[in-house]
Amino acid sequence: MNTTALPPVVLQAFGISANAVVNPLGSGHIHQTFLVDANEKLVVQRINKNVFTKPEAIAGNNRLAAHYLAAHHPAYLFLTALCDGAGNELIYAEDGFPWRAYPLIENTFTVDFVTSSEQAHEAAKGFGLFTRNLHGIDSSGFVPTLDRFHDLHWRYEQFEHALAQAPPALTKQAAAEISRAKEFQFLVNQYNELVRGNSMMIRITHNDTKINNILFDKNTGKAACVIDLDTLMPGYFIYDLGDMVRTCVSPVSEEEADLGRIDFRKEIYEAITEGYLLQMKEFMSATELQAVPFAGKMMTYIMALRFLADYLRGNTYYTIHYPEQNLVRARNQLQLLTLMQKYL
Ligand code: GN1
Ligand code: MG
Repeated sequence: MNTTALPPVVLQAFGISANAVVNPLGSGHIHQTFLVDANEKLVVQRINKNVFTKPEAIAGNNRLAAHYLAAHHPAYLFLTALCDGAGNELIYAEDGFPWRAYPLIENTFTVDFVTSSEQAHEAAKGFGLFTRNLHGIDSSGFVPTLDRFHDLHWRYEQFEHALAQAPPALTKQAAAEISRAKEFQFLVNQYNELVRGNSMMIRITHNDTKINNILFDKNTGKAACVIDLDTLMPGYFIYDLGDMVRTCVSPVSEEEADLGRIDFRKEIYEAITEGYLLQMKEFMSATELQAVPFAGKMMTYIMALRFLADYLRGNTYYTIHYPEQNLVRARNQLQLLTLMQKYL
C-alpha cells in the first residue's frame, strides 16, 4: 500500500512524505489502522465516527489521564496521540471522518492468544497497574465515549429489542442461541444488585482489556504499554477484569466455530486474577473482592448478547467476513459462559 490510502490532510498534518510505506495493522473490529513507515514509524488510524460519535470526548478523556499520569506517575508509559502544528489530535478528512496518529512503540509485540500463565499474569498486571495509577483521579471530568457501554441491563434490553424487530428467518436461524442467551438472564439480576449497592467504586477503566490491547516488551516479555484507549471512561473494575478473563481463559478466540476447542483454562484464570489483584487489591472494597468471579461471566455474557443482537439486526456494527460470523461469535461466547458457570 502507498500513501494514497491516507487522506492528504492527514499526510500534511503529521508530515508524512508521499513515498512512505503504508500497511494495514491489527485486527480491530471498529477502526481502520495503518502502520506508516516514514522518517519515523507512526500508527495512523481512521476513527469510525459511526460508532464513536463523540471523538472529541475520546481525545478529552485521554488528555485528562495523560496529565494526571504525568503528574503522579511520571515514569509510567502512557500512549498519547500526536498533535499537528496547531495542537489538534484529530484531523478531519473531507468525508468527515476523524484521523489520528500515534508514535509506534518500538521493540514491543502483541499476542492474540495467551499461551502461558506467565503471559496472562503479565497482561493482568499491566491492566491492573493502569487502573491503579489512575486511582485518585477526579472522574467527573470524563465523558462516556459510548453511553452505557458495559451496562449489562441495558445490553439485555437491546438484545430483546433486536429480537422483537428481527425478521423470522434470522430468529429461526438463531433459535438455539436465543434460548441459551435467555437462560443466562439471571446474570442481569446479579449485575443490577451489585451495582445498586454503591459499594462498587466508579473508576477510570479501560473497557477493552483483551490481550491484544497490551504491548509486551520484546526483550523482557513484560507488559510495556496499554493501547486502544477509545473507551477509557468511568466504569467498574469488573469490566476490565472481566474482559481479560473472557479473552484469555480459552485457548481459542471468540471467532472459533468449533465449540469443542473452547476451554476454561483454570491456571490461566488464576494467573489473571492474581496478576490483577496484585496491583488492585488494596484499593478494592469487600464487595468488589467478592465480585471477582462474576467479572468474567458478566463480560462474556455481554459479548454473547452484543454479537447475537448484531446478527439479529443484520450485522450493522461488527465487521464480518461471512454472513453467519456474528452468530458464530455469539455461540462461541455462550459456550465459554457455560464453562465459566461451571468453574466460577
Ligand atoms: C470491539 O474493535 P475492537 O476489537 O477494539 C468492541 C469491544 C469488543 C470487541 C470484541 C467499541 O473492539 O467492546 O469486546 O470488539 N469495541 C467497541 O472483539 O464496541
Ligand atoms: Mg477496541
